[in-house]
Amino acid sequence: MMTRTLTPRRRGRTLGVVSLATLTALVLSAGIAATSAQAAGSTLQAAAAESGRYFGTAIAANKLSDTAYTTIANREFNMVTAENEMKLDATEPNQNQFNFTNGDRIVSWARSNGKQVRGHTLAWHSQQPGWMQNMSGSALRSAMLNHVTQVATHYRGQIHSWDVVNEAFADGSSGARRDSNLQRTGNDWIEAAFRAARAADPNAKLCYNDYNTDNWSHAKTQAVYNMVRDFKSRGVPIDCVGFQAHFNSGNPVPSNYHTTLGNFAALGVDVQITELDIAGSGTSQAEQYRGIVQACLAVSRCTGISVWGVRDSDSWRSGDTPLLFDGNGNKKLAYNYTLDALNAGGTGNPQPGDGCTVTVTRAEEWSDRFNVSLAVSGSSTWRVAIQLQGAQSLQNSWNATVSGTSGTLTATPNGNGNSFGITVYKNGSTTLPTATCSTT
Ligand code: 9MR
Repeated sequence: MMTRTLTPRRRGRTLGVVSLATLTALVLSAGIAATSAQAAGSTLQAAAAESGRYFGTAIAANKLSDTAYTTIANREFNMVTAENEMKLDATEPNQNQFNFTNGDRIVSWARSNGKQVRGHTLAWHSQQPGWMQNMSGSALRSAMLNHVTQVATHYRGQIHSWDVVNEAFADGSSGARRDSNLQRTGNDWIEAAFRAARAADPNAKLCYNDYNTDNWSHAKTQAVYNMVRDFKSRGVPIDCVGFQAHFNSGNPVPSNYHTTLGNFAALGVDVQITELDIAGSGTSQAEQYRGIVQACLAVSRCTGISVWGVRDSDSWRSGDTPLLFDGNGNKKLAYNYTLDALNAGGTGNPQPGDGCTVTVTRAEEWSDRFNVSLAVSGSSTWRVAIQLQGAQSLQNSWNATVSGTSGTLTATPNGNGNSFGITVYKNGSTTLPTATCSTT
């Protein structure tokens, strides 16, 4: 149960708690087709489960005695992340003396209520215990790997996904690794952590987790993408990428979010939205939550969404009222939009861009140019807008009609199916073009 892998299904809803007898009675009495009698999920976890996804929350051990809190958490969510209790300072306060008391309380609450657990986090520059902050070099490398091994071994078999490494890239336009004592042990510290985690718990999915990686055109997003691509090509054990998704006016929900999620997924990893919260209120906040859900539902390997806390008053930034329940435990408008979007399965409220999705994959590369493969799903009558990067220009295309030579290209079907390709002259930029799909 605890390590069961959930595979999203785009279509075909489970009937949840509606029994066959009840359903038959409904169909007979209403005289309607069975498909329209299928129950919409009435909680976040039930609605997400319709497409095989999970819906989770961060849990704080010291709130497990608050019944208002646990009532909502138990009803709405089927995935739990320890907000602070599995971090380095909590689990190894003194070197080689481990304390799992509060982490175990959360796992125990989750297990006894039938929920799965995301582990957060094994290696991070922040919230290190004092002894680790003062270490460097090979001693720190060994201590970090020992920490990964000991903690992942303690929780072996009980963790759906581990955030093995958290927040290892710098903000801004550099695309560089974040400077930290861990980074200064050598650039390979991240892959070393992943290998140690795999050895300790072979059944947990191993994720890289970060923030400000939502907008496909941001340097940090590209840098993480390039690392994951490199790891996959060299066989470093990575299974998933976590997008923290902490949004506010300075870091808004990007319109190309489904492109970001889809491009990472195309590397052969699951993607998960791991710490979602959106500053704001009312319709604006609710629409942004809906956009996030729709972006996840548009990507089959987006396997679940977790919000970073239950009620606004539980949030690490409660003044931003960023969650789905208010301080009194009432459902907010953002809750209703989120639930509706999950129940719509990504096909409700048709908008430009809905109805088809496109994945963009890098292919053959030469010194001056590279190939890009594009695959459309969801429709056979599509138009794909391809955004070339920098001074890139089109050399060639196949299996679609492509117009334009630089900037934004437009591709439409030419009778050769839904997969097509282009060759792009780099002209100084090797960044993968982005693409959006709309139906015609
Ligand atoms: O929500 C967490 C808060 O209670 C802690 O004080 C803080 C300490 O760093 O960490 C918060 O959670 C962070 C998470 O572990 C990593 N991504 C950013 C989250 C919000 O700061």
